[in-house]
Amino acid sequence: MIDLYAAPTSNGLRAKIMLDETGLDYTLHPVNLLEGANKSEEYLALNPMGLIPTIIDPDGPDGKPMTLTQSMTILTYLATKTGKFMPDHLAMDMIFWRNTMSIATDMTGVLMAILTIGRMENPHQPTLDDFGARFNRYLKYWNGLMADQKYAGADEISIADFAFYPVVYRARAVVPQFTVECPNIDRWYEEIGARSGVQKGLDFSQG
Ligand SMILES: N[C@@H](CCC(=O)N[C@@H](CS)C(=O)NCC(=O)O)C(=O)O
Repeated sequence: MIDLYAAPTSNGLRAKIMLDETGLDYTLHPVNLLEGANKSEEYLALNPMGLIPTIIDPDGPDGKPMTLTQSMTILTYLATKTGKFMPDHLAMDMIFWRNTMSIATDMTGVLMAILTIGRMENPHQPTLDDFGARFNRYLKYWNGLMADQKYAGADEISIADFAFYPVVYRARAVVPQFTVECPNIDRWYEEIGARSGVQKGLDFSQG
């Protein structure tokens, strides 16, 4: 049974959605970021950066236990472990990786900056606007991409969809003012959001 340590942020939701979509057995350990649970000695022993998510797989490579951090590494690991959501032809497709890593680095990073600055007592508006404009630029890129392909990574469902969905979900829920109209993303968002694994993944009362 895998242990997942996470909070319902874009990085945490990504890992939980992947576990629910692959159907692996796991136990969810919610980490309360507001209370600083990610800085406890016990948690830092698992993830010295004090960030979520973290998984512990007692049945890791060579049957040995493995503790793994970094949401995209966790998605890639679970896809490899189960043979789901990353077929061989995508695993070797650099365009797929370019776009998938851009979700994890550019989009998630910029969304985190917007949320962090927005929570400050006196947010610096020009900085917020700059990050907001960047986020919109990225959304437009993805909207264009999904005019030509059905899903985020390719014409088939993959880890890219489970990486991207929580970013759009959190942006629309928390900072809708920074989300431009994107009809191709809307079409994709509705389909991915209707999947039972994704719905369970978003629900932190289950897991
Ligand atoms: N690159 C890391 C980023 C992880 C990350 O920044 N997690 C945030 C939540 S989305 C966190 O734990 N923040 C707590 C903090 O910064 O104290 C990943 O993809 O897992």
